[in-house]
Amino acid sequence: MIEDHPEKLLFNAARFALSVPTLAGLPPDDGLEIAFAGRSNVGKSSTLNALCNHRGLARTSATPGRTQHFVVFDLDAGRRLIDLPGFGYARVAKSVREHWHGEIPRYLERRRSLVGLVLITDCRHALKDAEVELLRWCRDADLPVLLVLNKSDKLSRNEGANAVHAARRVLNEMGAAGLVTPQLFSATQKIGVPEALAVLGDWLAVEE
Ligand SMILES: Nc1nc2c(ncn2[C@@H]2O[C@H](COP(=O)(O)OP(=O)(O)O)[C@@H](O)[C@H]2O)c(=O)[nH]1
Ligand SMILES: [Mg+2]
Repeated sequence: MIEDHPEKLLFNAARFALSVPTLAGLPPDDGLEIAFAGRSNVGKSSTLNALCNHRGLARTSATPGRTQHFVVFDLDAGRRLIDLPGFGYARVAKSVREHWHGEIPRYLERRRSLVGLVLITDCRHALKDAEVELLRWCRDADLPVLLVLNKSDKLSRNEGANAVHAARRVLNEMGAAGLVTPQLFSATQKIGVPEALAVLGDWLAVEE
């Protein structure tokens, strides 16, 4: 019998815990947590749902810029996922942009329970300035990143390989190659799920 990987079982157990407008409302800073970030519409909610094997976990929506809260999903008593507010969308409220320039860099730098960040991007586009800026904050905070190049179902195999190369080139140039793992992914086609879960399971100290 083929048994499920323990990290898959852990993510399958994800449950909505709370949604708060500011970092001050997050759970106490102990245990282990992973943050999820992405520009509106890259498929952040879909990626969370695919990793947790739970269609309705994070709300997917076609309306960009709507998720302005920090949403906490518990995996077990000591481990959780934090869905950060969407960013890089010009029309979001000023208060949300301020999150990104005040609270978020501080959170990445100071949150002791934070073991890594998942940055979801659309693999059809080169990394945007706001994404590179976030990667720079993670580099400065010495925080590991899983760079999820989502929507790879829209690319040919060759185009996908080129997207990974292009991301690697940017990471090398910014001196973040050692800290950031880029990978192709498709939330809708469930491409790259086991590979992503293996990285996240390591961060969360899941034992094989
Ligand atoms: N083709 C394709 N579409 C996707 C993928 N992931 C998400 N989408 C679509 O992109 C849109 C935005 O998805 P959503 O998860 O709400 O994005 P979010 O705003 O980043 O949370 C929806 O129409 C999804 O169905 C993917 O891997 N492939
Ligand atoms: Mg969303």
